[in-house]
Amino acid sequence: MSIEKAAQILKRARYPLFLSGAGISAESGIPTFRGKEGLWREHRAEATGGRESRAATMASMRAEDLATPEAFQRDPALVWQWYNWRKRLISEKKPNPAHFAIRDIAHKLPNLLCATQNVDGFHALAGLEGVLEMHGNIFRTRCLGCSDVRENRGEIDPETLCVACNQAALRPDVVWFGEALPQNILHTIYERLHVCDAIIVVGTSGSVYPAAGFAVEVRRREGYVIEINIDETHRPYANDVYIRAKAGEALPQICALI
Ligand code: BJW
Repeated sequence: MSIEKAAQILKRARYPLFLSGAGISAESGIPTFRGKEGLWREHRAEATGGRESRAATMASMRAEDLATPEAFQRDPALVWQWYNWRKRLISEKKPNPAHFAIRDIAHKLPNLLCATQNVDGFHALAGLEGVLEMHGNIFRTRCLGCSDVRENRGEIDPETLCVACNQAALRPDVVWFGEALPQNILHTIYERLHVCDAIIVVGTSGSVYPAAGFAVEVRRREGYVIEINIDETHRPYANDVYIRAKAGEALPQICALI
């Protein structure tokens, strides 16, 4: 029933917006940051069979502790260790049916604007074009001196100097707490939010801003909010469609009905 309603809303929407979070990649085997399933902590037990190891230490790290400019300033080697570990993990996995379904939905709804908080690049890998990566991409580096940004899929030694200026060290090209999101991306999203009549929010706990405010803004304008999450995240609103299911199960069903 809610799957059908979601498909109907999306088909009728003039200015739809799609927002994904870590939960959409959970079925690919990438642990989420928060939520009842797939915590880094749970991944730790799986990865190590209970034995303590470097992987265990990495898996128990929290975004709130490491995804900050202060953490990087304090201990760049530790932060790079965490990112190198995650880059390896993501490289071994691939997009899942949820990523392919949203690519197909975007083909059917050419006016769908797609944004993600994820840094894994899986939407693009699944063939979704023009996706706005709000929090950057884990497979890019940025020079701390000249700001040169480039793709780098390998492990980064914290001592490595930028190849462009050969003077400064590198950081992951992602957005940490307290940092501004890319201006052009935010601008495009807010332009859409001003007219958005339906937002579909998939696999995010809604605890990190500004993304957490998008559904609030659409509700304020009396647009529809469709949420796909295995967990309860908000209190019910009249215009909302809640789909308590795995993204990889719900999105292909919605796609088939559009
Ligand atoms: C499934 C599933 C399945 C599982 N199917 N579902 C207003 C109020 C209060 C605070 C703030 C505010 N505005 C800004 C702030 C501060 C801060 C913030 O939000 N703090 C909060 C903790 C309150 N925000 C910022 O600092 C942001 N910057 C900013 O606003 O700048 C302003 C500024 C302007 C001008 C100058 C300077 C500054 C930046 C936020 C950056 C967040 N970065 C991270 C790390 C990125 C790099 C990396 O990956 O390492 O982004 S933190 C981390 O959280 C990551 C994620 O993108 C983000 C959100 O997590 P997400 O995607 O929601 O994942 P989870 O794990 O939380 O949820 C997964 C969900 O999936 C769960 O609900 C599961 O149930 C579900 N699920 N399996 C469907 N199969």
